[in-house]
Amino acid sequence: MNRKTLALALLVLAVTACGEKETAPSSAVVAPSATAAAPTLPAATSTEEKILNIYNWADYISANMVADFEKETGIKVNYQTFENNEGLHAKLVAGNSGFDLVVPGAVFAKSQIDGGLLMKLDKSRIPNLGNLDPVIMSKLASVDAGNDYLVPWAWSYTTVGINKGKVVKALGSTPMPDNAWDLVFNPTYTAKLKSCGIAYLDSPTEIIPPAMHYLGRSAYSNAPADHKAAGEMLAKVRPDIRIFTSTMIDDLAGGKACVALGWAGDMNIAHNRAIENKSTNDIEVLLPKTGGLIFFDSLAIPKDAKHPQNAAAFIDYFLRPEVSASLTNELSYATANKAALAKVTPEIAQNKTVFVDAEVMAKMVSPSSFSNEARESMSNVYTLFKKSK
Ligand code: N2P
Repeated sequence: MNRKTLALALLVLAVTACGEKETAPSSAVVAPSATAAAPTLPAATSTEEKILNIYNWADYISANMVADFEKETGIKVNYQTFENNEGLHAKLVAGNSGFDLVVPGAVFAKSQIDGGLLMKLDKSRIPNLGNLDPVIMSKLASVDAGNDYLVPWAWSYTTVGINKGKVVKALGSTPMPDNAWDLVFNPTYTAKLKSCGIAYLDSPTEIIPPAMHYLGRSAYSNAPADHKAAGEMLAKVRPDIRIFTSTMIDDLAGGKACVALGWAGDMNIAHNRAIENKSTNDIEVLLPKTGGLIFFDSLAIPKDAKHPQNAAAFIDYFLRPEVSASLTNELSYATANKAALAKVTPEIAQNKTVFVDAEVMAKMVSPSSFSNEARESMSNVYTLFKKSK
C-alpha cells in the first residue's frame, strides 16, 4: 500500500527547470539494470589513489555508511558538510574545491550543469543506477537531460514545524491558523510566537521561495518584483524571527525554537530526538493547506574532481537497496531508489509526513531552477531582510 501511495505521489512530482516542461524519454534515464547488489564494488577497478572527498549537507547520511564503504573498499573518505546551496555553489564556481562528490539541490543543479561545473557520470561504473525509480528519473531529466550528471540522494519538502505544546500556549486564545504558513509569515501569529522562538533556515533560496508562494506568486519566480514583494512581506515579521540556522534539529528538539520554517526530514529527526531525550517537546511536521515546497538533492561529481572513479564507486554502493534504505530509515528523508522501498521500515513507510499522501502531494510545489540573476536578486532581498530588525 505504501509503495502504491508513493508511486502515486511521485507521478505528480514534476521537477521543472525555468518553466521548461520537456521530459526526456524514459528509456534514456537509467543505465542497464542490475538490481541485485554487486558482490564487489566498481571500486575494485579504480586506478585512483584510495581517497574520496565528500561534501554534503549536515545531518544527511546514515551512521555507518561511510565506515562500511571504507571497510569494504579501503578508500579513505574525507567527509565535510555545508550549510546551504549557496555555500556549495560558491565553492563549485570558485573551482579547485578538492571535493569528489557533492550534493546540490535540484534548484541549483541545472545552472551547475549548464555552467560546466559538474562532470558527466561514467555510468558503466554505476550498475546500480538500475535501482532508481524511472518515474523520478524522467522528472529529474528536466534538470539533467539524459540523467547524465545527477543521482538522487534524498527528497523532502520545506514546510512549517512546531513544538505543539509551546505553540498552543503562546497563541493563547488565538486558534491555530488554517494555513500553517501563517505561523511563520503572518505578524498576527509571529508576534505571539516570538516568545517561544521562531527559527528560519539561513539561505535566500530557502526563504524567498516559500514567501513568494505564501503571497500567491510562483515560488520559483525569476522576477525581481516578486522577490521585492516577498522582502516587503518578510520585513513585517523580521522583529519576531530570532534564530537563523541550517541545523535546527537541536533547536526544535531542545525547545529553543517552537516554530520553524525548515525541512520536513529534519523536523522528523527533531521529533525522534526529543523522544530519545525523554523531553516533553512534541515536535510536529505541518502540511500547509497550500502545500510545502518539494526539494530534491542529488549526488554529483565536480568537473575538476581528482577521484571520479572512487566517487562512482560510492554512488554505486549508495544505490544498493539496503544502503539507500538506511538513509531513509535513520533520517526520515524519502528515497528515489525504488529497489530500496521494500527495505524501508513500516514506521517510516507509514509516516505521512515522509511519504505524503497523493492528495497532499498534489498541492506541493515542485522544484524548479532559478536564473543566476534571480539568485542574485533574492540574495540582495534576503540580506536586507536579515540586516533590518
Ligand atoms: C538535512 C539537509 C537537508 C537538505 N539535514 C535540504 N536540501
